[in-house]
Amino acid sequence: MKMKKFVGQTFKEAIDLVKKELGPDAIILSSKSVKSGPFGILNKDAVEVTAAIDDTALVRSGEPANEKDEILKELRGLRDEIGFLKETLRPIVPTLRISRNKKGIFNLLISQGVDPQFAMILVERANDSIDSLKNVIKKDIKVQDAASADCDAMVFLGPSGAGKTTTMSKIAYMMAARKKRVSLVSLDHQRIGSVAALKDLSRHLKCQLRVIRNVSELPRLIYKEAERSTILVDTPGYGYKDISKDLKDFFPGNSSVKRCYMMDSTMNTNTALNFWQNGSSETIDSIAFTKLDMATQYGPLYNLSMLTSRPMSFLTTGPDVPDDIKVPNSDFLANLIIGGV
Ligand SMILES: Nc1nc2c(ncn2[C@@H]2O[C@H](COP(=O)(O)OP(=O)(O)O)[C@@H](O)[C@H]2O)c(=O)[nH]1
Ligand SMILES: [Mg+2]
Repeated sequence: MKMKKFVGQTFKEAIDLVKKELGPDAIILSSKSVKSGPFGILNKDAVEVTAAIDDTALVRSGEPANEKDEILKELRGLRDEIGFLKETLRPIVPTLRISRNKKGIFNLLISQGVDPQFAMILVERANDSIDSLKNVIKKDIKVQDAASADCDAMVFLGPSGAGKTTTMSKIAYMMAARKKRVSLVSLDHQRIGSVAALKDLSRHLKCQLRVIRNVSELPRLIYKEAERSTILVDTPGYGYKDISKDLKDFFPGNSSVKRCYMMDSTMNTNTALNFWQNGSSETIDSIAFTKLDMATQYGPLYNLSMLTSRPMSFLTTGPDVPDDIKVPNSDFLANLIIGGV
């Protein structure tokens, strides 16, 4: 607290002196009449005012303005720096390019497991509505009704447990329902279970089943059978690389032996892609996704459709033969990929 006495000819003059020196927040503690004059000889009427000011308040009243200015200056500096950083990072962090109104659909794609790079491209091509996003996805995804295709044989390839035997059985029923004659071949002679399942199937469909050991036996069977029926060929998962190479040698590109690759939709994109790259995938005609009923997101279907650039021929939605299978259309797939929104 700072205290001081002020003397004026009148009370008003003393108060003016107080205001001038201590400011408007000064407190008047007391006032009294005094005599004033040169050399301390009191010979004139005057008014003495004792005033005080809280000097910490004096400092504080000055500070907020300064502090605010400082903070604002700092914020402006930071904003400029962030702007500069954003511009610098834009080419290497592509998501910074996404406008605010498209962030929603970008985040939706990411939450469904669509690869961030693909999501970026989709968002750039779509406007900010879900319908426009669906249309862009529909344009990208190719579908194929392989069960209606006119071919001599259809070979089912893919990793163990992907669903080859089960899906092939469903397709056999589907083709039979479309009045197409089928016959069955198994290259999976070591797995008693899969041969037993196909035996059952051949009984139900009243069609032939042959179990063979090598792809080299297939041309002869096709030669004999192709006129009468479409041959469905089940393969084991373990020898996928060799079998796909043999198929490539015996039935080079564009042959009437179609190859359908099974992908387990519960696998993440990288694992599925690893399996895909691990064989002669260039000869595969279409891909099928199994176990949709067990997958938690469907973005990987988009990723793998783009990465393999193959049409999707079948989707399976459960273990039950013959019901749990679907020939996809792009509308259904687009909906699925964005999580059924
Ligand atoms: N939940 C579910 N299970 C499936 C589906 N497709 C196949 N399975 C199951 O996956 C397991 C492996 O199938 P399988 O056809 O033997 O695979 P393969 O080794 O590729 O021939 C079996 O238990 C099938 O019942 C599907 O779409 N959904
Ligand atoms: Mg099998």
